[in-house]
Amino acid sequence: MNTKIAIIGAGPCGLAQLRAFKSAEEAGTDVPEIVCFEKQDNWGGLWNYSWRTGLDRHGEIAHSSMYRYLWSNGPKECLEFADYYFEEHFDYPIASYPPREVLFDYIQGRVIKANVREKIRFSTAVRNVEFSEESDTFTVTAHNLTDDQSYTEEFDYVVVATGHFSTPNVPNYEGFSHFNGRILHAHDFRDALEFEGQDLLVIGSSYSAEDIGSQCYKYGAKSITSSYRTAPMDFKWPDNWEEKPALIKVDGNTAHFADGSSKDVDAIILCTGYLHHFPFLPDSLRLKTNNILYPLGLYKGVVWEKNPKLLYLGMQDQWYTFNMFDAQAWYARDLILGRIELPSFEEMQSHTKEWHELETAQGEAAYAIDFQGEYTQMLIDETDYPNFDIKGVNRTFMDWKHNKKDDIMGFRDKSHASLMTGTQSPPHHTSWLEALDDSLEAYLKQEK
Ligand code: FAD
Ligand code: NA7
Repeated sequence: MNTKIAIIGAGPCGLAQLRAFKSAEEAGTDVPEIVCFEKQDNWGGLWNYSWRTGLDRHGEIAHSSMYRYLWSNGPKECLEFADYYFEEHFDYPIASYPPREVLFDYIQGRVIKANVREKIRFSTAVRNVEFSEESDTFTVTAHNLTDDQSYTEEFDYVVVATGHFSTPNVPNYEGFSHFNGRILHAHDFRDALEFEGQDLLVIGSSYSAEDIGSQCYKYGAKSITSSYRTAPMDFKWPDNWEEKPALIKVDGNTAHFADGSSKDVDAIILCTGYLHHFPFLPDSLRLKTNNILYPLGLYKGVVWEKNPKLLYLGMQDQWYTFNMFDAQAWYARDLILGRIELPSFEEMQSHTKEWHELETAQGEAAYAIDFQGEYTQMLIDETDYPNFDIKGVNRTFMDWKHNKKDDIMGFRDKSHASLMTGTQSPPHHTSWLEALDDSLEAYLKQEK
C-alpha cells in the first residue's frame, strides 16, 4: 500500500491507532507506512509521569498533568481493552482502582506485545501541518529535539492524538497578584505532601477538584475548601472539607465567596479544566471545542468533516477512555484502508449535529454514560474491534457513581467484575486512605 500516515502523539490514543493497524496487518492486510511523532522520550502520554512542570529539558511545554499517588478515578473494568485483558497482562486478577504506574504498565504491555515501538519517533515535536489541495497531501514539519533538527515530510493522512488535558485553563481572580502563597493550576500539581498542614482552596467542581482535594486530604492538608462555579460536587466530605460557592476575590490570604463567607487559606489550586490546544494546526484544520461528549466538526467523533483525511482521536470529554479510544482508532484505520465509506459533507454535518444535540437532551450522569456507551458501540459495529458488554460497562459506571455518593474516600476500596472475562476483582490489600505508597510493587504485592 502506498499510503503514508502521520500519527501525532503516542499516548493511549496514538498507541491505539498503532495497535489497530498492527491487528489488521496480523490478519494479512496490506497496511500503510506509519510514522508516529511523540515529543516526549517515552510513550504513554499523560500516564508517562514526569516530576517536571512548566518546560521539559528541551524547552517544550511539559505535557503530563498527572501527579504522584494518582489512582484510577474510575473502575479499571470500564476502560479494559477488549483485545488485551488485565488478566492476560498481570496473569491474575488485580483490584479495581490501580495507581498510575500499574495502568501505565498495562497500556504499554499491549503495545510491547504488538511490537510497534519502532514506528514511533520519540523526542520529536510536530510544529506544523499544512494540506495541499493540489497534491492532496499533508506536509508535516517535525522537530527532532535531540538533534535540534527540523524537517518536513509528506503524508496522505494525519491522525491527531495529542490529548486535551494538558493546556491549562487558568482564570484570574481579583487579588491573585497579591496573594501570599502558592497559586497553581492542577496541570502543575505533582505532590500532595507539599500541602501537608496547610489550609487549601481548590477552585472547580469536577474530577481534578475532587481528586486533588482528596489527595491533599489523604496526605495531611489541614483543611480543604472547594469552590464551585455552577454546582457543588455534593459528596459526604470529611469534617475538614467545606464546599463554597464561587470565589469572588482574595484579599491578602482571605478568600471571599459568593455567599458572603470567607476563609483564610495558604494555597490555591485551580482545578478549572483544560483547553483543546493545537498550535501546530492551521485554522482550516483545527478543532475548536470545549470539553463535551460530542464536539461539532467531527463526524462520528473522529473525522474532520472539512477534510476527512484528517482524523482526531480522544477529543471528547471522557467517561469511557481506553476502549473508546480503541473503537475510534479501529474506525479511523478502516476509513484509511477504504473499508468504510463516508457520506456527503452535508450528511456528515447533520449526523454530527443530531448527536451533538442529543448530548444535552438530558442532564443526568446515567444519560451521559449511556450516550457515550452508545457512541462507542456505533463505532464498534462498523469495525472488527471485539464487541464487549457496553451495557455492563454502563452499569459498572453507575455502581461506581453510587459508591462515590456513599463514601467518597472509600469508593476505591470496592471491587467490580471484568466485563471481558467475568472475573470479579479481589479487594485491594489496603484501603485507599491507608495506602500511601502508590508504586506498582506495593499495589501488586499479596494479590497473587
Ligand atoms: P495524552 O495521554 O495526553 O497523550 C497525548 C500525547 O501526545 C502525549 O504523549 C504528548 O507528549 C503528545 N504530543 C502532544 N503534542 C505533541 C506534538 N505537537 N508533537 C508530538 N507529540 C505531541 N482516564 C482514565 O481512564 N482513568 C483515569 O484515572 C484518568 N485519570 C486522569 C487524570 C488526569 C489528571 C488527567 C489529566 C486525565 C486522566 N484521564 C484518566 C483521562 C486521560 O485523558 C486518558 O486516560 C488518556 O491519557 C488520553 O489519551 P490521549 O492519547 O488522548 O492523550
Ligand atoms: P473538567 O472536567 O473540564 O472540569 C473543569 C471544572 O472547572 C468545572 O468544574 C468548571 O466549572 C470549572 N471551571 C472552569 N472555568 C472556571 C472558572 N473560570 N472559574 C471557576 N471554575 C471554573 O476538568 P478536570 O480537570 O476536572 O477534569 C479533566 C480530566 O482530568 C478528567 O477527564 C479526569 O479524568 C481527569 P463548571 O461546572 O463549568 O461551572
